[in-house]
Amino acid sequence: MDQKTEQATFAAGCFWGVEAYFRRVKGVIRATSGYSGGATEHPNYEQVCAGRTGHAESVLVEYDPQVVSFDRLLYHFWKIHDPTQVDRQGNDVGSQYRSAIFTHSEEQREEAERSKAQLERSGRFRKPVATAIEPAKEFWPAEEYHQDYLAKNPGGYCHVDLSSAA
Ligand code: MHO
Repeated sequence: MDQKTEQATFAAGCFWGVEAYFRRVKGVIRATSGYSGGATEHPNYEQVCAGRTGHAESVLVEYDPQVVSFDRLLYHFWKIHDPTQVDRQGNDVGSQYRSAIFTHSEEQREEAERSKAQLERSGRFRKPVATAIEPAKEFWPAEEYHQDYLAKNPGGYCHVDLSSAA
């Protein structure tokens, strides 16, 4: 494949919905559910759920930058969750559900910081935006049954409004 793709990694609560959403975004080639941002090697779902690995449920997005920009992905990221919630997303509570952008380059870091500052200035949220912006570390893909979970389990738990992906 000589198509140039880029990667972005987002944590925005339970990865089932986040992954399903990004799969629907035009220009996204692949979205993988996994664990990132922590230190434990080869983490499994039970360990991450117990909340002591430091990992967040994350989605690795591979995209075609000719079709969708990182800034556009950020727009979706802010839209699909409440970034003012600290270590939780809706009913899911724990540091594994924190809001984070794991950046893959200096350009991504700058864009993410700029986008976050812009969101705070916009007044869309009354509370401060809690999203962490950190350099991407190792991404550990989640177990196969978590991949494309909502297609495999229609009606499964989903905190994201999937109808607005485009
Ligand atoms: N509320 C859901 C979260 C699943 S998500 C993959 C559950 O407890 O099953 O963390």
